[in-house]
Amino acid sequence: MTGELSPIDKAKFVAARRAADLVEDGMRVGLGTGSTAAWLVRCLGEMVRQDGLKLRGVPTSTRTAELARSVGIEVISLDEAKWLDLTIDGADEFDADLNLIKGGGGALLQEKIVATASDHMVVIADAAKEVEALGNFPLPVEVIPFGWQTTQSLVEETLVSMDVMGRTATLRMNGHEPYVTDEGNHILDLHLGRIGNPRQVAMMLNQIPGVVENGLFIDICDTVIIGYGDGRVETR
Ligand code: ABF
Repeated sequence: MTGELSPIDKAKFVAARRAADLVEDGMRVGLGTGSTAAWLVRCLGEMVRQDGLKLRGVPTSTRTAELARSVGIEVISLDEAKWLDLTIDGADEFDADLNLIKGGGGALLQEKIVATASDHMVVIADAAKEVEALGNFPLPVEVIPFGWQTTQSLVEETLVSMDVMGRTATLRMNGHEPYVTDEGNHILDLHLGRIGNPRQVAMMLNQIPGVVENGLFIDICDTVIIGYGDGRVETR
């Protein structure tokens, strides 16, 4: 499954491989999105096919759903699962409090809904995702298409009173068209540089009517499994 991997892919793979061992027979598991989560889905598929592991997966995107089905994982909806034993997902940044920025892959809304409906949320990440303060990675904010420019202005105005370095919100594009999420929304990427108070920023953003959800995951993640390019794995 792995062949010869680059150090970054090896780091992602070893983190995913370690996380896969947390999955026990009969579990309902939230399946994240992104290249690290894709390794997890492949590992779990192998365990299903070779070891007869029984699990039901709730994917966080159409991409992950397709991959999960293709490797033999039974896919169910969150409403069928009702509640999840465990969600395993990637992240764009994590800090010492295990707060996260997610959504670089565009799936933050389903990712947050699924993670919040889980007994445990485990993040798998390569070591480069660890930061002293969140915010260097642009913070994704999912907004409804109606009046998105007004929402963009309100977001930028709201940031003025926040403990952040930058305040620019740019519309994510897919070629010449606005990026469209699985839920039919757009994404504003907020270039903040450093977020002094992520809890407050998350709360304020979600009070703006056109904002559906933001990519700050506060007090949601229980564990981060960090992979290194030399194959070491560390758990926080
Ligand atoms: C998802 O995929 C996201 O929330 C995050 O944006 C991204 C991480 O991608 P990768 O694992 O490819 O770095 O988990």
